[in-house]
Amino acid sequence: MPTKKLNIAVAGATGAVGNQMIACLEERSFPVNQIKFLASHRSAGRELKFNDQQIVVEELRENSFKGVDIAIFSAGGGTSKKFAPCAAADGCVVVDNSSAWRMDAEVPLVVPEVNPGAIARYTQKGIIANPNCSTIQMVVPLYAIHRKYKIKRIVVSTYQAVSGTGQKAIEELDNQTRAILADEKYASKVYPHQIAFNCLPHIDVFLENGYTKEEMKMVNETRKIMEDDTIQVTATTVRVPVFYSHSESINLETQEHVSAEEIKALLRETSGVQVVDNPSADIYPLATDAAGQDDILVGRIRDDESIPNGINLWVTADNIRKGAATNAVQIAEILAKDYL
Ligand code: NAP
Ligand code: 12T
Repeated sequence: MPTKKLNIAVAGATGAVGNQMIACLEERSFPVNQIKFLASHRSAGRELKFNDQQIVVEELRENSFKGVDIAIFSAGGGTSKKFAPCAAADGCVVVDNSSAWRMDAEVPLVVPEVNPGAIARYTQKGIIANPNCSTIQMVVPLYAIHRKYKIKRIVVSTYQAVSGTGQKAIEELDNQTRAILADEKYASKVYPHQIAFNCLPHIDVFLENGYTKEEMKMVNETRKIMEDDTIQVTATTVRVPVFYSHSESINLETQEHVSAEEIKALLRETSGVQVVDNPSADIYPLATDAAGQDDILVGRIRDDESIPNGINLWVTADNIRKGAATNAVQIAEILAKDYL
C-alpha cells in the first residue's frame, strides 16, 4: 500500500537548517499533501518554493498546527519549548531539531540507523527529538562497532563548521575573511572572537563543570541513543573556519579486541557510512567532500598502539544534512510509513 500523503509544517523554514529541510523533503519525494512554512514575524509574507509551488511564509503561532500531521521544528530552543507542546496538543507529531527536548525521559532521541524502535514512544509527549549534529555523525559508525565489540570509552575532539550556528554565522565567516584579506576591519558579532583564520574551543555556552553545553550533549545524547549508560564519553568541541561539514577525531577503547582492518570491514557494511581510507593515495574524509551529500565519511582508521584495545578514526559529515535535516526527514519517513 502506498504511504498516505500527509500535511507537513516546517517551523524555521527560512533558516539554514529549514532551507535544507525543504530541499530534503523535495529530494526524497516525501509524501506531502499540504505544506506550511513557518518562521518569525520578520519573514512572514516572504515566498519560498516547494517543488513547483510558491509558498507564503506564515508567522509561527499557537494555532499554526491545526490539521498538520507532522511538524519539523528548527527555529531555536525557545521556540520549540513554547510551541512544540501546542502542536502536540493539536494532534500533530513534532520532530524537533533543537536541544530543548532531547534529554526529556518522555521524548525519544532518534538516529534511524541506531535506534529506530524508539520512535514508537512518540505517543508519550507527541515529540521526537533529533540529536545534536556532532552526536549523530559519531553514533552511526560507533554503534556498529559497539554492537560487535562493546565500546567502553570514547574520547572525541570536534572541528565544527560555522553553518551549525546558522545563517548569520555563515555570513560572518564570509565577510570577515574577505575583510581581513583586504586589510579591513570586521567586528565579530555572532562569535565572541574572530573566527576567520582561527579555532575557537567554545561551542554553545559554558557550564559549571568547565565543559561547554555542546561537549555535554555529546556525552549525554550518545548514551541515550545507544541505550547504554555505561559508555564513558569525553569531548572537546572546537569551531573552525569551515562553512559546511563537521569533522571529528575519535579515539575508542573497546571491551573485545578488534583490529583496524576488522573495523574497516565492518564499516564498509554499515548503512549510512562510507569508508574513505587510502592514505597512500592521500585519500581520507574531507569536509569539502562530505558537504552536499548524506553519507558519514570515515577514514584514518588505525590501531591505537598505546593501549591493548584501542582504535583511532577521523569522521566527517555534512552537519546540515545528516547532522540535522536528513536525519529529521528520515524520522518523519518512518512515522509516515509505520505510525500515521
Ligand atoms: P538560522 O539560520 O538562524 O534560522 C533560524 C530560523 O528560526 C529562521 O527560520 C527564523 O525565522 C526562525 N525563528 C527564529 N526565531 C523565531 C521565533 N521566535 N518564532 C518563529 N521562528 C523563529 O538557524 P539554523 O541554523 O537554521 O538553526 C535553527 C535551529 O536548528 C536551532 O534550534 C538549532 O538548535 C537547530 N539546529 C540543530 C542542529 C542539530 O544539531 N541537529 C544543527 C543546527 C541547528 P526568521 O527568518 O523569521 O528569523
Ligand atoms: N549551538 O542543535 O552552534 O544543539 O553549531 C547545534 C549546533 C547547538 C544544537 C552550533 C549549537 C546545536 C550548534
